[in-house]
Amino acid sequence: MTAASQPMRLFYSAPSPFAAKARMAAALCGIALETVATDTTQEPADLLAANPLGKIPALVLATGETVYDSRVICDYLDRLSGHRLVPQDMDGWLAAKKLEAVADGVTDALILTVYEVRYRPEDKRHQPWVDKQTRKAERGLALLASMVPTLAPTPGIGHLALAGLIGWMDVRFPGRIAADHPALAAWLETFKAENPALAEALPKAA
Ligand SMILES: N[C@@H](CCC(=O)N[C@@H](CS)C(=O)NCC(=O)O)C(=O)O
Repeated sequence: MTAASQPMRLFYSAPSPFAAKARMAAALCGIALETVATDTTQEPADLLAANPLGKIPALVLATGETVYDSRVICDYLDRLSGHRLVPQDMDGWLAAKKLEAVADGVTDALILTVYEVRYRPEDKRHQPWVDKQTRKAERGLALLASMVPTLAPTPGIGHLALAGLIGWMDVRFPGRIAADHPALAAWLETFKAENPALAEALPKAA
């Protein structure tokens, strides 16, 4: 096998919303990836060699070049595929990138609340800070729910970020989306039914 024909390797974990976004992006672009299950808590040497930040997703190209984070990976795959993920007209580009930014921002805020519990001893947790992250997430989720009727019918990068977020919330906060934002829960069900190949990469419990 020549270097050029070797698949790219993606460090990921099953529950990760950002890794799910990257895996769905590769599937949508028709690009095969070799996936490497990774536990970031262990700071494995091969992940740190690929991404000094120790985060997933991280992509290793056949040349050995590395690409991270999920936005850069998705932009890279988008370019490779002749823009299957991101519309190139100004209105389409703006709508897709804004959807991605809000969904990623909500994911970032909620991940911080998960890490507060996972990594901090109980007596060191700071509830006002958790509440602030939760308010960011709530404002973002309300905006995302209001955007659902306006979403383009063909999935693009924004849809993948949103699906990663809602799929991950179903794993980490079971029942919360269905109770608080039924429009988003319904949107994910439609997304899964219409895109079974992408749905395979949605976040799953470890
Ligand atoms: N902005 C990054 C965020 C990636 C991220 O937060 N990944 C989490 C898993 S979903 C992670 O690797 N956490 C381990 C850590 O922060 O050390 C991206 O879009 O790729």
